[in-house]
Amino acid sequence: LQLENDLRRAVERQEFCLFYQPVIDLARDRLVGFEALIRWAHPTRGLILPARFIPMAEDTALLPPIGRWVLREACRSLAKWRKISAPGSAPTVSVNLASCEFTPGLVEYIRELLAEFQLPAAGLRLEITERTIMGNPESAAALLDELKSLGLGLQIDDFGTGYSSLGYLPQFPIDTLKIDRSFVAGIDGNRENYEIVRTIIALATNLKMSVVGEGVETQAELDTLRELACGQVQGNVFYPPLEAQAAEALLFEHR
Ligand code: G
Ligand code: G
Ligand code: NA
Repeated sequence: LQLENDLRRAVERQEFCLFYQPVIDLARDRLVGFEALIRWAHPTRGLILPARFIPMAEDTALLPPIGRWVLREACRSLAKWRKISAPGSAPTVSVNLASCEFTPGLVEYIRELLAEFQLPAAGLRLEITERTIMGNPESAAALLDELKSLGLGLQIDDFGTGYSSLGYLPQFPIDTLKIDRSFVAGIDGNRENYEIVRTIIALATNLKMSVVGEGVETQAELDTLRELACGQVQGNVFYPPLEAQAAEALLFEHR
């Protein structure tokens, strides 16, 4: 409960920061984007990870203002990074959305942010879980269509862990499936994980979607994903989530 009070104060004082995990395109061997990951810089407890406070924020109606801060901060970074990137090689930034952020007001807010930071919509990607979509597939489809018509990239996060009905998938304007790290773990030796990932990649390919393998930790996992023609990956085998400054330094190196 103390933490809940602290969180209320944290929202007022904006005690949050974003870390950015690089996304690597395997075919081009290039850094192509970042996933924004929130941390709470608690004044006495240090950095707190989202698993500790995002669920609490959702339960206490504190999530919407946090979510808006995240989107704005991600757009600010994206605008800055586009300026230091070579033409044609600007990174994308993806942002995680909680279910309660997935409302019609989101479209207008993002439209305003894109205008404020003069960003092309395709630079921004939204990560939505299967659960968010399947909670109300009809309204989700309408909202996803609106977000897509703005030009945003739309990704399903933790794909394969929800209770999604595969039959719905082609009806949503989804660009990318992010393969949950529980399926990537040990993929080089674990037959079941290998088959699941192979199947997700085949599904994505047939639906003209791209894939990101998440949480890749070892060279053997990476080699196996390459062999399966997984387009993009994230994970500690390349980079962990980085502070904004380190992410920017990396962009400079890869210019
Ligand atoms: O960084 P870490 O691996 O601890 O993140 C754990 C989970 O927290 C991520 O998988 C993601 O789903 C969630 N998360 C991270 N940042 C955000 C955010 O800005 N908003 C929301 N809603 N969830 C986030
Ligand atoms: O799907 P989600 O957005 O929750 O995934 C992001 C989370 O995964 C973040 O909390 C990040 O810290 C974590 N993460 C990123 N790379 C790795 C990795 O290689 N291994 C593990 N175990 N976690 C990772
Ligand atoms: Na995510």
